Amino acid sequence: MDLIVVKLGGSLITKKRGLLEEKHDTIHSIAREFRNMKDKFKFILVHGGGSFGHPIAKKYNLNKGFKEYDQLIGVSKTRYYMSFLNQKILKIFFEEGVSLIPIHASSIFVTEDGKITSSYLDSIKSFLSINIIPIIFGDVVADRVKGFSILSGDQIVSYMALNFKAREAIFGTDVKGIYTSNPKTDANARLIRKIYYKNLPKEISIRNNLGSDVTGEMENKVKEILYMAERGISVKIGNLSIPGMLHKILYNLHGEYTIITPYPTKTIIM
Ligand code: IP8
Repeated sequence: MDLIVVKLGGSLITKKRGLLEEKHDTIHSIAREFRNMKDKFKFILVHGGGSFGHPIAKKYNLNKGFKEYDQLIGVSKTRYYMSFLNQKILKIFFEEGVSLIPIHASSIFVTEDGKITSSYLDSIKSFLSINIIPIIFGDVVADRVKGFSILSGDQIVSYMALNFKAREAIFGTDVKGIYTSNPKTDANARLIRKIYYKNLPKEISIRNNLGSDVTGEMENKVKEILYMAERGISVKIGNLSIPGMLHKILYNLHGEYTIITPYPTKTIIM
């Protein structure tokens, strides 16, 4: 069975402008998609922070690493609210008949200046073998240089995809895919349907695309996408709040989403 790593981005599952508000109906709809696919693929799920992680991490300057003791309350709060979101996802998924097993990033990863340098993956390996879906979230983890760091879900996705030799990685967002510029602010933004990873940087403008995320939103996502593609993994980006989209993406069916290929291909921009 092919293994697929799927990220549920913060903007897909939380109301980014609100504080601590999940998109309840969207998560239910995503869980139903997984119910239909869970016997056909193995999955590792990763989720981002959205309004449950980033505002708190930003308030306490957690992306700078450990500077002063006052930040440590922010570390606890970030963990608390991220786990709170994780529990909500877990509950919605089991209500829809999909079994997830949360794995805490800080228990399996250590970083050095923000990059994962140590990991313990045996538990994930075992859970995968009995077909329960491990779910990991972006979080505060121990860092050998900075004391702690904010590990983004995007970095977790590429680490998992490479270590478990995933067939592909899918980034679920609330937009159709990767655009030539930010579709939320630029009416001329066009969707990139398919592209060879080496051609991606020259087609996109990440200016104006940097939001309030402490982990650097688009810029870091693109970095992780290129890192995976360079190493032979296809990456797809799509709006997983659209019913049926996960199915389309997994089976390479025609649709509005982005495919970044590790092999040369003709660029298609819609
Ligand atoms: O939303 C970072 O994960 P991301 C999560 O995937 C926190 O960047 C704790 C801010």
